[in-house]
Amino acid sequence: MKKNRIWLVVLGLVAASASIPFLNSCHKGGSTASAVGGDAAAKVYVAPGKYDEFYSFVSGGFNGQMSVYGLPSGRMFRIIPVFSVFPENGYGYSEETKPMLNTSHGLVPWDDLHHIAMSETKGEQDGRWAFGNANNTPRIGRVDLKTFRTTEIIEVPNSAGNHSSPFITENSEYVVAGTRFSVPVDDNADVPIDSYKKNFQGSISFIKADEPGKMDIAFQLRLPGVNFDLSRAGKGKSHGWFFFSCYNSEQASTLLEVNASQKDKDFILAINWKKAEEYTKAGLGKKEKVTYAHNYLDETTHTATSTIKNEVLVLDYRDPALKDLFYFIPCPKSPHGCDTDPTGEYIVGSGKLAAIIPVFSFTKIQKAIANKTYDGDFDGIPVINYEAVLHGEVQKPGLGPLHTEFDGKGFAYTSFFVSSEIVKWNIEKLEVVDRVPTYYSIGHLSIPGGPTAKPHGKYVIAYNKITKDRYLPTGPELTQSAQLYDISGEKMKLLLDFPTTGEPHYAEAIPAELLVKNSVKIFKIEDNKHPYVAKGEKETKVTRQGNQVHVYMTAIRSHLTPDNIEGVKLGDEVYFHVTNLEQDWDVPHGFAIKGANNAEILIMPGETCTLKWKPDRIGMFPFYCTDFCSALHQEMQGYLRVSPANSKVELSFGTGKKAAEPTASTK
Ligand code: RUQ
Ligand code: CUA
Repeated sequence: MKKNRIWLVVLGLVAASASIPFLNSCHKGGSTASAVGGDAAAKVYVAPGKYDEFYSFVSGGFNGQMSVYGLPSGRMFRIIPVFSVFPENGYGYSEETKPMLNTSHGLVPWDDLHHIAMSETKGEQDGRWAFGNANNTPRIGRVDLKTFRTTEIIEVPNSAGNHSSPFITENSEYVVAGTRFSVPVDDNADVPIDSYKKNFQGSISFIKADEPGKMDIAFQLRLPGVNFDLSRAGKGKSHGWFFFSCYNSEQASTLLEVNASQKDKDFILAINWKKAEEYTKAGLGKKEKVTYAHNYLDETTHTATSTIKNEVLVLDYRDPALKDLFYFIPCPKSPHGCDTDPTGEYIVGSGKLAAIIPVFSFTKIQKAIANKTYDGDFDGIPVINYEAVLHGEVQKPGLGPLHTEFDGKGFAYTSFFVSSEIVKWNIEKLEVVDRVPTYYSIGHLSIPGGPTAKPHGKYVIAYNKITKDRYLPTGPELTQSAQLYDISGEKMKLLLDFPTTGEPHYAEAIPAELLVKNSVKIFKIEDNKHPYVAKGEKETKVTRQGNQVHVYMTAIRSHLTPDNIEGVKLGDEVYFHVTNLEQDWDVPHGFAIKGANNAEILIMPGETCTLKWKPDRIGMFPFYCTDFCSALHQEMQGYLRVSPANSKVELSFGTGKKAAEPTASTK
């Protein structure tokens, strides 16, 4: 107990002293300016009209989105909503995309996205998809890198705080999702919280993700109740294995700050997933009743559907037939990051409260398992002897190690939250070779291709949690920041810092050439299979089914068809199905109508999007295009007349009728 208190005090002191320079105005900017070399500006300069070398997909943390930056310029190109509604493009507001945010709890409009995993083939980035995790209501989402859109989301049952997620195998066979909060597996289990040890269980899900539209939980591993934190798949020689850091092996359920920092070592859990896969094929495991949603956006109908699924296959660690799937490796002090090097031989554990970085050897792990070099067990799972599997420890690396990335040249780069730095070290020799300060309190770091078998190297980007004095103040809330360092030489060099959106956790960067060639420019109107499409102005119409009014509308520079609609009555529900007839890159149209308390929509060329609107009063309702699409964008507008519920006004619509004659009153 005492020891832990001391640790916490030490960490507090370091944090406090680290904050002194940036509260002292004399220092403001001083250390920064000297940290940047004279040629830094030229190295990040991307001339107007030129492309960046890398795309970086950065998690938005509490905003539930991903954002896409160019490297080395640090320019942001796009925000991709994944788990949160997004006013910029109507995601989660249009009728087509609402099902994407459906869960077994109903619509969840805002979540927390921490980690990105890019699809891989043979251990290398292949540029097909980026996956992200919803941390709060456990889900994994797929972003299609041809369209930069979220096209699929799967919910993860029996999980809570989906943090060690998503991590991917070297041929994208699976993305995994590990639970941070262990919970009683039946989500509604009504048991005392202090029965954690008895009733709470961990789970790790293996999700098939290599076929769009068919994401599903292949199997779920039931595990002892601890907190699973981060993970990486094995690669190369360790392909077929997965490694998960876990903390709270104390199994505390209150005041974890102290109670989960008792033991000297927690664990990395090594899982033989190839074998687990074989066991499921051999019919082992039990099917359990659960409820989870699978949502898929079909790019031909431009419409998402949400399906509720009811079953999951569970492999339980207590099943004697499954004994050889799981092994615990002791890892010092509340490990966070758990990273495998490009060869797959080394596994780096980063204990948040540890003063060293342990590096484990996959070869030694195999040997220890073969020889049963165990130090007892934890809840029936063998605990491998620490020394037997240790490649070695990096001594005095820094304070508060979190995450490690690799450059493919034999070096590892570890982020240190407490001492605010990136430390470069040699994987074989375990020697620190360089360190640079970050501003301030770095969390994740990212090297393009850093988690793969073939890193692209060149840069490391620090994703910092605290910004303080780095930018112009913006009230109590400051943007988080990213910092770009050149790692092409022996010494790391700070080149640039740029603000991020939301709170960046992990980010993964990929060479632009892998994506640029595949980027979709338009949706072909002839391929549009939306049930309410109008493929030309002749197909536009307004129909009524009871109190539902469907407007088949088209948008093309610079008019909406129809642009005059009458015969809508109070009590009606109006669905505007707007098809953008353009077949030209970069010509979206928007649609908004006065009083809509849902939102607006933004429609890409060749796409159909639906806004549902329920008029709340009698009167005249203008609608218009919200995207400045042409010289006559301001003319792109129309009127919809709403009459009383019992009105006799016939449903009528049109565009381009001659200026109206004086009309008789229709009342
Ligand atoms: S975490 S700062 Cu949510 Cu990936 Cu380590
Ligand atoms: Cu279409 Cu403005």
